[in-house]
Amino acid sequence: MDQFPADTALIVIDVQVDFCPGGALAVEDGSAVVPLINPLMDRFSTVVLTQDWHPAGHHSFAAAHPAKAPFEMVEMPYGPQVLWPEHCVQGTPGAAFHPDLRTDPAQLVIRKGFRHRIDSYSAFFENDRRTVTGLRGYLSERGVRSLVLVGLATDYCVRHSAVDAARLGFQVTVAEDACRAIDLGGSLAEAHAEMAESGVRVVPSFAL
Ligand code: VGL
Ligand code: ZN
Repeated sequence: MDQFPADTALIVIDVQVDFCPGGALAVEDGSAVVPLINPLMDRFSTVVLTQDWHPAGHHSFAAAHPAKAPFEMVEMPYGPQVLWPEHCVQGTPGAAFHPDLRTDPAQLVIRKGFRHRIDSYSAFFENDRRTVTGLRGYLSERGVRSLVLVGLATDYCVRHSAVDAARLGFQVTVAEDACRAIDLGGSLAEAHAEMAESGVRVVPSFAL
C-alpha cells in the first residue's frame, strides 16, 4: 500500500477497552475498527493516539450528578453536556487501549478529559472550546498539514476532532469504516452534516 506524504499524520481516536463491546461505554461493533487501523499505521510517518483519561468522579459522569441518569443532558458553565456512564477512569483496565491495537508505531499519546470539571471530546480543544491539548503545536512543529482520522466514536470524539482540525486549517479526512458511532438522539446524522459543512472529507478506508 502507498505511503502517505510526510506532512500527513494518522490520528487514532480513543480505541480503548471501555468503548468496545463489554466496556463501560461500549460503542456497537467498536472493536471492528482495530483490524482496519493496525495496517494503516505503517503508511504514515506520524502516528498519534488519543486516550480518554478521566479522574474518578469526573463531572461528565452521571454518577457525579444527583438524580441524573447516563445519557441525560446537563448544563455546564461551558454549555450543554451529555452525562456518560463512568468510563476510561485513569489507570483502570477500561482506560487501556484495546489489547489488539498496535501502539508501538505511535509517537505521541494525547490524553484528554483529565480536568475534573471539563469534558474533552476533541483532540485539540476541551469542551469549553478554549483549553488546548497541545496537539496543534505538536503537529505544526512537525510540519503536518493533513490528517487522517479513525477511531471511536464517530459522532463524538472523531467528529469534534475532525471539525476542530479543519477550523485550524488542516486538511482532514475521516476513514468512515475505521470508525463506529454511539448515535444518541440523531448525533450521527448531525456529525455527518457538521463534518461536511466544515470541509472534512469522509471516505471508506480502501479509498485512502
Ligand atoms: C467519547 C463520550 C465520552 C468518545 C469520550 O471517545 O467519543 N464519547 N467520552
Ligand atoms: Zn469520556
